[in-house]
Amino acid sequence: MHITKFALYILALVELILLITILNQDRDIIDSAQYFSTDGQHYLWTIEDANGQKLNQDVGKWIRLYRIENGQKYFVYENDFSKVYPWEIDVGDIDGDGQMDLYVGTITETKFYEWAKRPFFFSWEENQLVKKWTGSYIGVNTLESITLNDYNHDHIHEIEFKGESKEGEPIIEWYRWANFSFYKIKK
Ligand SMILES: [Ca+2]
Ligand SMILES: [Ca+2]
Repeated sequence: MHITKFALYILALVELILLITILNQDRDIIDSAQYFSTDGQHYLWTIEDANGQKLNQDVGKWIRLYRIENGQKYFVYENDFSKVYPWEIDVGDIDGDGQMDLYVGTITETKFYEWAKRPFFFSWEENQLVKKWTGSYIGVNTLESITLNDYNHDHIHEIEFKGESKEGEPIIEWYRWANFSFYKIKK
């Protein structure tokens, strides 16, 4: 039993080192995030290819998905996000259905609001990204960074929102996805 656990640990460590090697070879990766599915698959989501700067932020063009196996990167899927200037990505299961969901930090302009950093969320369904939520703001605060994190280990990823309040104070808030919306939780 202990040997198996140890072997798995070593295997995970080797995978991680190989992944770092892979990421170092690709200089044009703006951001990336990994996901280990319940059936043991190892996935890597990336934002790739420099697309200049928007709101003083380095942005990319493509969202790409790879499967990682034995230290090799196998292309699975890509989607052109150049119009929404992606700069941050994370993956997790925010609705607890066992399928991965994707957060993409974008920079967009809407009818009612100026250019701003906006969080978009997608489901991964039948080998493609499906819009889950592409609203303007979560709460009333300026977005700086979002991390999907299962902090209470119930296999559902919570949304850690870092930003700035209207008064310019740094804030960290936690949200959970339910009924097609986000609700604020106390960690
Ligand atoms: Ca899901
Ligand atoms: Ca959780």
